[in-house]
Amino acid sequence: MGTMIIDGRKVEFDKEKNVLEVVRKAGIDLPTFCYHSELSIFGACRMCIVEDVNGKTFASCSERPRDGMEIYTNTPKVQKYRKVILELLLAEHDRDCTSCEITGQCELQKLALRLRIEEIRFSEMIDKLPIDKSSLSIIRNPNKCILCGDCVRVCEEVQGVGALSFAYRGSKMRVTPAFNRSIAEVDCVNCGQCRTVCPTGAIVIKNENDKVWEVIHDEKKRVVAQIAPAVRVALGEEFGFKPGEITIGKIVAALKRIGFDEVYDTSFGADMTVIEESNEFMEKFKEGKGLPLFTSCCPAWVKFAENKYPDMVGNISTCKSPQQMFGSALKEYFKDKDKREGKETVVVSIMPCTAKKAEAAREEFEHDGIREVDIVITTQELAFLIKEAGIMFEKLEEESFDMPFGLVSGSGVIFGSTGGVTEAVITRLLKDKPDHTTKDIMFKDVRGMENIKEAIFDVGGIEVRLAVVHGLKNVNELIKQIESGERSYHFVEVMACPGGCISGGGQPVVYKEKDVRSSRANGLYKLDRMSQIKSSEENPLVASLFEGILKDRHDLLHVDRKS
Ligand code: HC1
Ligand code: SF4
Repeated sequence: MGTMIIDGRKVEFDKEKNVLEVVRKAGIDLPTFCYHSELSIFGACRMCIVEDVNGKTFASCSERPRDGMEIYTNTPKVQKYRKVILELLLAEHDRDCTSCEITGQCELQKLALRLRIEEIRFSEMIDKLPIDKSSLSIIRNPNKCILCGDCVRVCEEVQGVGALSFAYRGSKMRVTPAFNRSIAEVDCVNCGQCRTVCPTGAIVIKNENDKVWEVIHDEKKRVVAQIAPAVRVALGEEFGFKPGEITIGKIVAALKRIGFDEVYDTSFGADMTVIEESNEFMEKFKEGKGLPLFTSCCPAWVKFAENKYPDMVGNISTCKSPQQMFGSALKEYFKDKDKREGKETVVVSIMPCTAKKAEAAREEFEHDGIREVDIVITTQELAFLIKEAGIMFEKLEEESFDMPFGLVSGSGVIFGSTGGVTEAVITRLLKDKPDHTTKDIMFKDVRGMENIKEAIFDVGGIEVRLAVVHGLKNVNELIKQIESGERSYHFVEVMACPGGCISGGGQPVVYKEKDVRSSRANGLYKLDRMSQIKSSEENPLVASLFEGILKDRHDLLHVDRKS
């Protein structure tokens, strides 16, 4: 606790870690590229420079606040330094802004406008480096990298993967996967978190909208969309809605206008998964084998386990993820109709997640040349698609999902937030279903943004110990403790991205704002409260599907995970 003087005004500080946070508390938006409150302090970009009362300049992110400290944020000296630093960055930056995927959202571009950089006094200093398109999820363009190191740190410090690092020195310095390999050749799990922190277009989502238009324009194709839970509480941000605002009716309407033939909800697939996964769990529990059972819906986690913990892969649920389960059910459902009508069904998923692109492309999800899911676009790509089509999203009249897969339970919707899968599975296993108020109390330990959450539930006299973890770095920690015997569980829910799918690598980027996660999660819990069907097995359409075309079709719902 103390008081600083910032631009002549007194500002109290308490828990702020550095001067930059106190300056922001005072209502001054100091620019920075490399400071993220959730990452270690790098202090490399120097944009947050301030001047103290003695004329000394320093990066405010790297200095602790001290009682009586007096600083200025806009002196001629700091203004000049900031402009020079920015000009140097721009001189080294590929400035094809008009065709850049993130034009208008680029932090470098925004700052150049804000600081009125009208000309760059340094000549172009770009060594044209090859663009890495090897990943199924992201594209890396080193020519747009400003060496802030945000991607390196998020990959190491949040995801515990370490797929990216700095190489070379001085003017040759660059960010690259280990040994200068392509990103597809290293242990990258496709989570896209690096893309969410990249301030420029150096890491972007691999955009597959052209493929979508191609099938939409093909009359021989039946184009079927499935929309993931987390998309409905985030897409609106691209059109002026607040994080967490539910825009699912408008999303369905937009997809219909674009030309999709059928629009369904991946939460239906989540309902299917809950039933299969809870059955699998109870079987394993009774046998006392294969525990803890790890969830399988997050493809970045599955890949992480395959890379790092091959011995644990056998403990991951054999259930396909909702995306894939629903994809295979849709293909089965339309099989005969397609034959009769001379059509081909194409399943397009709209996901908050970049890793879902890689999941859909896995070889086990193709049968006789037919993919369960053909194209995956992210929330961000859908926003581009809507804008490209000229649809005024804000003005759209809301529409509902198509039948017979348009009816979902609240359990299937909350999958998109950390703790949601666990809550859905336990709700399914409980005989006496909780109502909303008891649910809020009963599941409070598995909700929220704590890194590792634990809970014990009594399920028909059986004590189920479970853990919920999100952010792969935290998974490393949890697995270490499980392996050492320090912790023991029956069921573990893993989501790679912090907060779960709501902050997946394909969601709109709300640059450096943390509260967005809780707002989006609250949107999903609100939908659960509003849902007439609480528990997945109470979804009558899922039940009839299981009694109909999916009866005894284990192959459509499960994969063999033995490594
Ligand atoms: Fe997810 Fe899932 S919840 S993985 O986070 O299990 O992407 O939203 O679609 O498959 O349902 C993502 C979200 C999503 C699957 C479901
Ligand atoms: Fe690391 Fe994820 Fe980016 Fe891959 S996609 S480099 S794992 S942060």
